[in-house]
Amino acid sequence: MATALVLTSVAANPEMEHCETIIQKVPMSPESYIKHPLQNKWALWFFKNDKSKTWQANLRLISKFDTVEDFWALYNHVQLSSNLMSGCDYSLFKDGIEPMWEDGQNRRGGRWLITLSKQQRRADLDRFWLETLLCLVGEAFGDHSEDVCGAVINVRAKGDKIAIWTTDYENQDAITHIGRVYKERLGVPPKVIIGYQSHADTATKSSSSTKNKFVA
Ligand code: MGP
Repeated sequence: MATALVLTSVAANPEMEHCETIIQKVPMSPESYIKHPLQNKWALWFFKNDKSKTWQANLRLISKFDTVEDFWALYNHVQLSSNLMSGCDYSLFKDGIEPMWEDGQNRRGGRWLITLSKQQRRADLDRFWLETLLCLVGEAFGDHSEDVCGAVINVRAKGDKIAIWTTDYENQDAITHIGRVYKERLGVPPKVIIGYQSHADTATKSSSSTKNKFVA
C-alpha cells in the first residue's frame, strides 16, 4: 500500500519548552496519487507558417498525454490560440495519426468545419477550441468517437477555423452523430449550418469553397 510521510510536531513533555517531531507513515487512497487515465493517448502538434519550408516541415509535435492531469498540465502550459500569430495551427490527434490528409487514417476522411468571423476570435475562439479538445479527450460521441482522428485550429487573419477530423467520409451514421453533438456542445445556434467536407475535395479544390458532403 502507498504511504505518505507525515510530520507532526508534538510537545514531548508539556513542562518542557521544546517540541519533538515524529514521522508517521499513513496510508493514502489510490485516488490521491493515481492519475486519471483517458481512453486514448493524444498528441498535440503545432504548425508555424515559415514560407521557406514545406508544409510538412512546419509541423512539430509538442507533446503526448494519456491522463486527465497531463491534459490540463499541457493545456495550461501552451499559449491560448487567440495569442498565436496568424498562420499558426494547433492539432490534437490520436497517438499514431499524423495531422495531415496523407495519413492512412485521414486519407478517406473529412472534417466538420467551424468557420469563425473576425469578431469571433475575441468572443469564441478559445472557448470553442477548449470545448473541441474536451469533446475529443472525453470521447463525447459514444461509440462513434472511434471515427474521430483529431481536431485542428487554424489561426488566420481572414477568419479562424476549427475542425474535427474523422476517418471515413462514407460513415454517414458516425459523421451525422458527431456533427449534431459537436454543434450542440459548442452552442452553435440551430439556424447556423455547419458543413462536413472530405479531405480529398479540400485538397483538390479549385475555388475557395469546398462542397459539403453533410450539414448539421
Ligand atoms: P490550411 O492551412 O488548411 O488552410 O491549408 P488556410 O491556410 O486557411 O488556406 P485555405 O487554402 O484553406 O484558404 C493551406 C495549405 O496548406 C493547403 O492549401 C496545402 O497546401 C497545405 N496543407 C494543409 N493541410 C491540412 C495539408 C495536409 O494535410 N497535407 C499537405 N501536404 N498539405 C496541407
